[in-house]
Amino acid sequence: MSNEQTTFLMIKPDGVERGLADEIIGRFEGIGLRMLAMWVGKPSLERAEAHYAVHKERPFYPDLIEFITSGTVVAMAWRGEDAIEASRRLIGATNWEDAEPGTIRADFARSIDKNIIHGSDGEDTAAFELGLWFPDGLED
Ligand code: IDP
Ligand code: MG
Repeated sequence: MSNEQTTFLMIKPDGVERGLADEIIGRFEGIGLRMLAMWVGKPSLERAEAHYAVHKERPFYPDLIEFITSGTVVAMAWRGEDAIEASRRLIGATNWEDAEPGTIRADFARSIDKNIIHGSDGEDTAAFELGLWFPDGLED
């Protein structure tokens, strides 16, 4: 049975700064997902806070907001079979030291906070994040 999903992926400021955007996009294409939309720029404080609202009580939240608003991000909608789980698998664990070899974070991240990329972790968060970053909706 097919399970076509749309997910939200965002290359964080460290990934863009290090020139990894092209390599990362290629990896998602390589697992058969396709890009539907892209927004490139420096996130507003308001959008960053909404995006990470779930973490607002965590000790790292202020640093997380400062980091994500510190530079250019590449925010994207991607579609494909099991897109949410497949992209999380390719991204790897939050902490790069726990990430499987060959995942984006194992290959490129060297700290838990600057970990290159964000990916939605479920259907509800994907719907929320896609609506936040692409309020005009998506064509597919
Ligand atoms: P995820 O990005 O793998 O979904 P979350 O637990 O949702 O991980 O955390 C969101 C982001 O917050 C992480 O990607 C990372 O940038 C940051 N973060 C998570 N845990 C820590 C921590 O213990 N210290 C510093 N930053 C953290
Ligand atoms: Mg998360």
